[in-house]
Amino acid sequence: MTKRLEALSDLALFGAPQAYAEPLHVGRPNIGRRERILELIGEALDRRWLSNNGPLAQAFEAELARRLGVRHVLAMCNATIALEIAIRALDLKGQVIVPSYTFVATAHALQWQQIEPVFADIDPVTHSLDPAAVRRMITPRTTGIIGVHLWGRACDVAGLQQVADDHGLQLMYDAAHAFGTSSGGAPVGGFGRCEVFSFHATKFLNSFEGGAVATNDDALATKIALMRNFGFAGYDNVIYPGTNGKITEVCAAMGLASLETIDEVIEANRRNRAAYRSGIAALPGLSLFEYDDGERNNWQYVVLQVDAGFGLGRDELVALLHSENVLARKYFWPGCHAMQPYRDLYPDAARHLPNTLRVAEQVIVLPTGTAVNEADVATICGLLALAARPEAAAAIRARLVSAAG
Ligand code: T4K
Repeated sequence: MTKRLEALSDLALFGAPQAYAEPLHVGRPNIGRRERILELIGEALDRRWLSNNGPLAQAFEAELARRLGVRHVLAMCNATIALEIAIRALDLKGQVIVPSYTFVATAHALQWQQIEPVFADIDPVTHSLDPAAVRRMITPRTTGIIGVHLWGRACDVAGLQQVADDHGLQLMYDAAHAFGTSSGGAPVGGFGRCEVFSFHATKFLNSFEGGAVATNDDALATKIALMRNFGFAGYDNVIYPGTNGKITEVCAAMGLASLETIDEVIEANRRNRAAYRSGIAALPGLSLFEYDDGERNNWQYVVLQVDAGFGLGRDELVALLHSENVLARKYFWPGCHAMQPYRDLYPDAARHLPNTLRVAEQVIVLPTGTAVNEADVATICGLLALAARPEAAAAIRARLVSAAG
């Protein structure tokens, strides 16, 4: 039953029952058709072929390549390892320019290989790298740029390519959020030297854990395939220093089955987004991160932005939602530059990141996906509407302070 939200006394902070007895998470996996997943896993068990480029991994790669319109897809155990391998295959060294406003894996994939991530600022509207800011951060030690298609909205791919071409830099993308999206009508997956997807459980396309590198470069694909499998070019024949980035057959089974139901996920995401949009339309100080309606979008993230026009601050609003067991997230606060080891290594980084700092203080990611229905969205919007009442902010703030002890 939907919670009554008419007065402050209906809030858990004021003694009412929580809106949810069990946490309502951001990133609840989309499960798809259980029988199909189990059928594919059963086939793998019958074959006794569980990993090492098995038939399900190959089928998953072929289907991904077809949908992305690229020559090669190399499936991996997760996107972090895929990023590391792609970075190494491109021979990036010295310094590589990345956004600070991203999941920390983007920066760690460089740092893990003794490459310095240099943080450039984002465009405040698209939340992805601003090409002009990237240009300002280039030094003689810069070898590449990694753009991140944050929230699934494509970067300014033409602008970044221009910067890369002007300075002889490699350009690749962290497309962890962007499976099924497009830029200029072309699928994300074919931009830069290569693009890296995540199929983590929380992602639009889910293979439990998983990732992939997509590229149109034959030589690069060959190198990445070797690196992913210890450098083996055949039995007993190692021709390259490699690691273990292989995807298992169980993960490929989940990925293949998930591909069959992604239209249903898009539909649920679209429905939830529309409900959130109308639910907050009349609330001052709240807006949704915008997508380009002319492109293909997966709508996987509902990104609420809270500005000074709202009575409560972003953190107070998150605390209010958490008190109702709605576990909204502050992704990607506080920005990689403020996390370790970057905070100690680059104490002045924030100087170049005014938009990053502002956006990171405003964002709340709300639950969506097939595990969330319109009644859930109505409850969350009801909480936001109650908090937006002129008399509410001071009372909620006081309760939050006393609850914090
Ligand atoms: N680049 C970017 C831009 C990324 O966003 C990511 C990952 C990567 C690279 C690296 O990709 P992978 O190496 O992971 O393939 C989560 C995910 O673990 C991470 O994959 C994702 N980005 C990031 C945005 O979100 P956390 O630290 O927030 O995870 P956690 O444990 O708090 O879970 C997230 C939410 O999902 C929680 O509310 C619980 C819920 N959840 C999670 C799992 C695993 C479930 O309901 N069921 C589940 O099975 O990082």
